[in-house]
Amino acid sequence: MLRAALACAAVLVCALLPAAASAAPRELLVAHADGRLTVERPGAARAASARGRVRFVEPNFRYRAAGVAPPSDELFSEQWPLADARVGVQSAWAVTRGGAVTVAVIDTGADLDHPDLRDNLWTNPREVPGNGADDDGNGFVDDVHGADVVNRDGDPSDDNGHGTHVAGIVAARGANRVGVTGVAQRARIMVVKALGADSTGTALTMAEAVRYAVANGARVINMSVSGPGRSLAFEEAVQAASDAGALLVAAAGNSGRDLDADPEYPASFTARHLLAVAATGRTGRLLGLSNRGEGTVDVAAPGQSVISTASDGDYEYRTGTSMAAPHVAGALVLLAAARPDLGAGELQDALLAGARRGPAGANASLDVAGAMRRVVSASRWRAAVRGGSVRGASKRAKRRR
Ligand SMILES: [Ca+2]
Ligand SMILES: [Ca+2]
Ligand SMILES: [Ca+2]
Ligand SMILES: [Ca+2]
Repeated sequence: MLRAALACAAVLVCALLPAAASAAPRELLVAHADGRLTVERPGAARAASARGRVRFVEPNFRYRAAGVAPPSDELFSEQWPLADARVGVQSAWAVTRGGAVTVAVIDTGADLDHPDLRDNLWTNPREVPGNGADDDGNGFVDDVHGADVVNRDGDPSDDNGHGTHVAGIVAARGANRVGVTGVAQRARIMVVKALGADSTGTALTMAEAVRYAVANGARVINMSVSGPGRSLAFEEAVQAASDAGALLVAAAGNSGRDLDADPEYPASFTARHLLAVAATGRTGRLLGLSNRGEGTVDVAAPGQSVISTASDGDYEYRTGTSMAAPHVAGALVLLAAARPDLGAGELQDALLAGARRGPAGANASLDVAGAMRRVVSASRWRAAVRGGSVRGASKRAKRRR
C-alpha cells in the first residue's frame, strides 16, 4: 500500500492530478515520508517528489467553514427551508439535532409505519401494547403512540395524509439515509388524531386532543388547524395547556385574511404560550394564501413547496400555513433539547427574541440559529459551531473518492 503510494507520487503530480481535479490546483498538499505535511506550489511539489521522500501529493482541498455536515437523508437537497441560512436550522444543529422531547402533532394522525417516522414516535410508558386493555385508564385502549379522538380508539393512523406530512416537518428521522429530515432530527412524536379523513375536526375533538397531549407530557403541541369559530371549550383546553407549561404552535390559516380583523382559531387565542405562524415562500415574504396580521401572527416560517413524509411510506410536496407551523414546533423541540431546564416562557421568548424582522403581516421570521444562541452560552455556541465544522470536514473528506 505504502509502496504503491510512493511509486505513484511522482506520476500523480505530473500526470494524474490535472485530470483528476477539474481545475489545476494552485497549491498542493505534500505528505512527506517523515510525516510532515507541507503546502507547495505545483513546481515545488514536483521538485520535492523528484527528490523522493514523499509519500503522496494531493490537492489541498477546501472544506466548508461553518455548520455541520449535511445529513445523509436522500431527499435532503429538496428541503429548501433547511438549506435557507436565514432560517438557520443547520447552524442550530451544531448544538443539538433534537432528543427526548415529546411533541404532540394534533392532526389527521400519522403513518405510524413510515420508515422516516416510526423511530421518532413517542411511546406511552403506561400502556401495554396489543392486549386489548386500557392499562393506564385514560379512556383509550392500546394507545401506544398517541390516540384517535375522532374514532375513540388507540390507533391514530392517518386516513388523510395531512398529519403524516406535518409530523415529518417537525421530526422526520434525520441522518438515517432515508427520505427527509425534520427540523428536529430526533424527537418523540405523539400522534393525536383530531381530524377525520376529510381533514376536519370539531371543537370537541380539538379540545380532547389538547387535553390528551398535556396529560401525557407533551412539551410542544403543533396544531396545523384553523377555523373561524371561537369555541370556549377549545380555548379552555389551550389555556390549560399553556398554564401547564406546554408550548402551543398554531397555523395562521390559509384564507389570505387579516386575523387582526377576522380572527381564526386556535391562532387567535391569546394564551401566553401560543404562537401563531404564517407561511412564507422562498423570498421570505408571506404567501398570498397565508393569513396575516401583526397583532396576531407571532412569527412567519417556510410553507411553500415543502417536501415531507406522505402516506404509505412515501414523500410529497405541500404548501400552506400547515407546513409553516411545524417548522416552529421543530425549532422549539431543538431549543428544549438544548436546554431541558428552561420553561415554556423562556423557550418561547428565546424563539421570538432570536427571530429576524418579519415580512409585512407578521411580527417576525423564524431564525432557529438566532433562537439557539439565546438559550446557550456564547462559549457553548462557539464550541458547537467550531466542532461542527471540524466534524463536517472530516466526514466530507471520507466520503470523497
Ligand atoms: Ca390507555
Ligand atoms: Ca393496552
Ligand atoms: Ca383509529
Ligand atoms: Ca430521514
